[in-house]
Amino acid sequence: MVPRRISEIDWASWKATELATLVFVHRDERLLLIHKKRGLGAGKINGPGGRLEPGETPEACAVREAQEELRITPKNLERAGELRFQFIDGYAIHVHVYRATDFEGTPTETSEAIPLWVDEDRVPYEKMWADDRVWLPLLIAGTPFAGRFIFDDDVMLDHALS
Ligand code: 6OG
Repeated sequence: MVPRRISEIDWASWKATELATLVFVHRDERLLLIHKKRGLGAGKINGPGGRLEPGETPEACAVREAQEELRITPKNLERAGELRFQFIDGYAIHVHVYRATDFEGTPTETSEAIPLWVDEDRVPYEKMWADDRVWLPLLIAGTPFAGRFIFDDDVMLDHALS
């Protein structure tokens, strides 16, 4: 059976196809986002991030991805929350989300991303994944979160947040 509701999945035995990260630099009431040029979610606005390489910790992955996508090194990483995404085609991704209050370097366009600073009260949710409206306000407020989501392509079918 293809699950379309959160309650139809046994989350205790749920396994992700892939592990990934997101990292949001949050400084002076602004967030550093990216316009993503390629990969999953190309064309959308998101935080920098990507999939873990073999043997890599989530925190190391978050730093590496920010370096690769924006040429910055985020500092003082804090765990902000975690997100479990089940797509109805069977793909599943578990994302560890970090917040950083500082960084080194200058955000620079690369082949993967264009940097974009936004005011924390003007986040362009209409250009982001649908789940971001659910949890990004919590990251901005400094409240830990754990979310579970079911997607059909880029349509969010159901979600639960704790
Ligand atoms: P690469 O293709 O860049 O890794 N990601 C999502 N981010 C949000 N906000 N919502 C989703 O809803 C997402 N699904 C995946 C995690 C994929 C990157 O995209 C993020 C990774 O940073 C479904 O290697």
